Amino acid sequence: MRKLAAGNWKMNGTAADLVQVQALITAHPAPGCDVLLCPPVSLLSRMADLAAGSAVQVGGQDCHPQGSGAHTGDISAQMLLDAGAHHVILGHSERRADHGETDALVRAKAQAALAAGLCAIVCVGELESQRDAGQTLAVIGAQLAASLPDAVPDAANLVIAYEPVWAIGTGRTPTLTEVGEVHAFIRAAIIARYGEAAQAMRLLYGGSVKPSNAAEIFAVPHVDGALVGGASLTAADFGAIVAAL
Ligand code: G2H
Repeated sequence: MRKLAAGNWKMNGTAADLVQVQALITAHPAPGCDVLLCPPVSLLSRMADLAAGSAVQVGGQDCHPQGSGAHTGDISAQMLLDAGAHHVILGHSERRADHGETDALVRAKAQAALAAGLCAIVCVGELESQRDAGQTLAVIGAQLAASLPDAVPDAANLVIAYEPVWAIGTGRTPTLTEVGEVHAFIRAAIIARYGEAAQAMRLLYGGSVKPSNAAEIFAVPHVDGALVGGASLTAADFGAIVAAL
């Protein structure tokens, strides 16, 4: 399957930073993988216009489960699509922690995203205390069971990102063996849930991916790409990760 390099700009970036997108497009006009950038919503439309006709797609970082209504500050999946998005990140641990997002809410958002025609990137991951207690697979299994949509008509439209919370923005990463163990577990869980079609669902690793560790992480079985935070903010670093896929 074609791998995916997804950049999550989080709450970073203004119009001046769009030069990084142009530089990425110029340096990698025909990347050997799919390339996605998820900027803050303030930049989404402009980034989509800039990337039109290139290999770079754009996505949102969250959406509301409803299509419209009295929800101040929120944005719907249809609105993201209208702004040029192809994807949306859902259930990132920062949203789970900052906004109290539950697995049930993440599932509702994922179902709304799929219904709108977006590709949903659903994030799961354990806390350090849970890993230390030997609970990693149980935690991931429970998150998958409760966060994933009931039905996925097109396997290409569901992506799962494994992001150990303790590895996010810390420079620390699990061992390659640990990454492989969790990704194999996720693959088995989604096959059990959705059938053999789940072989085509892409599984991303996220958490302190950078140019120096990207290639070895991408070589782990069932790692079909990466969700990259800090290193997606510059064309030099993200381009190196794209090149490693
Ligand atoms: C994990 C990741 C992007 P970073 O949140 O989703 O961030 O690469 O900065 O650890």
